[in-house]
Amino acid sequence: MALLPILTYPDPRLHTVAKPVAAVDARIRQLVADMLDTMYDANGIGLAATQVDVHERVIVIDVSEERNQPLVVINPEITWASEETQVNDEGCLSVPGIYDGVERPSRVKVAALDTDGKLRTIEAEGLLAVCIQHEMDHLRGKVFVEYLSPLKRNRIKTKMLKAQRDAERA
Ligand code: K1U
Ligand code: ZN
Repeated sequence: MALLPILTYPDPRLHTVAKPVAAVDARIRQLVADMLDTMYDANGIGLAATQVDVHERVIVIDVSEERNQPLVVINPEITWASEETQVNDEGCLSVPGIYDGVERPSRVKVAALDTDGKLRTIEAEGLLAVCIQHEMDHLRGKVFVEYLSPLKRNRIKTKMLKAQRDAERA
């Protein structure tokens, strides 16, 4: 089991745009295994490679209550999004302790490769739809706080920087 360090907002590396995975090979499968270990250890429901400072289009998700249904999403593309939208509270392992409402399409269809390099279509609604869109934002260098007002975002940035300074001093 390998745990990867998770970048914390406002680390500028979180704004890096990820490149497509060229081949789903042993290196990518090891990255996926380490990302799953890291996500489960942090009690997250998703993790994007960007958050562990790897800038390739890889996501892991598990929204099951039993935490035993990992979903691996490589080179994802949204092929359809509902006109209907919903506001849901979101959190982020890169912005610990902050939760706020974000409006997104209620349902999406996503084309992506799995760990065998096979093309799959994921039809997502509910928490899975929220999570997959949140993680795909990470791959294009966007953190959910960027949907919030500048006032809220600046308060969050100040709070995160203070927490990081305090942790360094302790
Ligand atoms: O950092 C991440 O991208 C993971 C993030 C995924 C996410 C959670 C909630 C809404 C959208 C995306 C988390 O796992 S945050 C921690 C968490 O487990 C959680 C927070 C709120 C609701 C459900 C779970
Ligand atoms: Zn996140």
